[in-house]
Amino acid sequence: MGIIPVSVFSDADKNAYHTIWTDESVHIGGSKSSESYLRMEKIISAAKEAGAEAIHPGYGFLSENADFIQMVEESGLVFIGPSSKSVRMMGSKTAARELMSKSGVPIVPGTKKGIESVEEAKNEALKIGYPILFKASAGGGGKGLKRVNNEDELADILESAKREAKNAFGDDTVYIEKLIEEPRHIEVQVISDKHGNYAHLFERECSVQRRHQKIVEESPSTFIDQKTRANLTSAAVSAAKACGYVNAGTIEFLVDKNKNFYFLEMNTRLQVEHPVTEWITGIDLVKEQIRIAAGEKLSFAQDELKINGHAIECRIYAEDPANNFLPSTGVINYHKMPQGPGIRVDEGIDTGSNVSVYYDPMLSKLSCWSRNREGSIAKIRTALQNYIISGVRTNISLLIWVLNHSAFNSGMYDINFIEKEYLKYSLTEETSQPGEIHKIIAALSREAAKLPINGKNGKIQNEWELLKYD
Ligand code: MV4
Repeated sequence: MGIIPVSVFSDADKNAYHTIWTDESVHIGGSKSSESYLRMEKIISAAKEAGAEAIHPGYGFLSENADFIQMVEESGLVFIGPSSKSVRMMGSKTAARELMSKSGVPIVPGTKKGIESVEEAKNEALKIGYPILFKASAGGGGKGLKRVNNEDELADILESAKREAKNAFGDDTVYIEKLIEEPRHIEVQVISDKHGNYAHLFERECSVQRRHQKIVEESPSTFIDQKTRANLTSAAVSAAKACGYVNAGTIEFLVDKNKNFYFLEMNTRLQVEHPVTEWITGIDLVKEQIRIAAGEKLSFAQDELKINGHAIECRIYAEDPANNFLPSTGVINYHKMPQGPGIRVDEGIDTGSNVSVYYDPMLSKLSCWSRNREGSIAKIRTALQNYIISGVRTNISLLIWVLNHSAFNSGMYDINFIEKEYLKYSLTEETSQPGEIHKIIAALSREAAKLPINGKNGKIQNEWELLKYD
């Protein structure tokens, strides 16, 4: 686009990929995110100092912080994203439910206001039917959920739900939703400009997750037929219109066994999994975001879009599958990314990179496109087998396990897939007994990387790497 990007960096990111490879980078403080990436005023002064016109918040950190967005708006800079007003509105889950139900978007049966008393909660729960969930109005993304199975346990759980909501979000408002059993998590990408044009870019299936952390996403979803897709996407566009949304956003839905769908929440940012949507639509979402922020119109009309082929994304985390998926830190002593037609790697590491304890353990996003789902699965599995990240443990073995699983291949899975199936198949034994071959591979890797042995015993830490050398 001819735009010169400037990044910001913390102490820990002095030699990080983004710090080195952006045209310019401004230091904003200490390693802890509370001393740098979460410091609103430092980011705004960095932008001014660099002579930037606009701020792209990425995902995480301040990307959905309405106060930050308002500060950007008031500073005269442009925020590449929605208005603080839309973000604030969608930040309150009760307000969002109220707005959605007024706009004809289906919501999960439950209350649209905070619960005031145990009596009220019991009455509502009786109307809805057990089991129910208490959810924090200021919560979201898996935080502040409490299941209630029957009336006897309701009072105690309400009290703890309120207490935890107060502690986590500074707001003790909780509301009730009926628990949807074995649902799928399906979201719709929406986008709109400042001229009132709205579009959706179809759905993403995000049910493959562990402890609210998504690991595999795909588009289209095998579960969504044409009629459901038409209803789901039109509900998503209504949701975006209802809050006067501008720029890229995502409407999350729960979809039950009978394909009933319910609005869950809106993510008022670009999401990690946006590449799968870019693959199947051919639209560059970040480019579109920047154009929109600059006041331009959407570069396409809804009827120009169609789902082309099938895309899958795998998130690669520095986590140890043999040790309860605890974050794994260290220096990457060897790194080689897969490549080929229809393969994309979005990553922020290289040989020599330090993976610290300070930030999210996501190292890379591998995504693939093929004409159909079968081809896409085959391609991304091969790509994972040809992805070498040595020096820290990664979840690559778990990802390959998912791609080989019959439930994943048949498309018949829900949000409980990993928890249910992974217990039956633990990788602990394999990964904790590396054997001789690891030493040989490690030596080869070090040779190739011309780097000293790192602090993690110099072992290749991913047993799938063995497959390539066997
Ligand atoms: C639910 C639900 C079942 N019924 N709401 C978790 C994340 C947060 N955004 C909402 N979540 C859920 N809400 C009702 N009424 C199940 C979940 C849920 C979930 C949703 C999406 C993806 C993964 C999940 C894992 C556990 C629970």
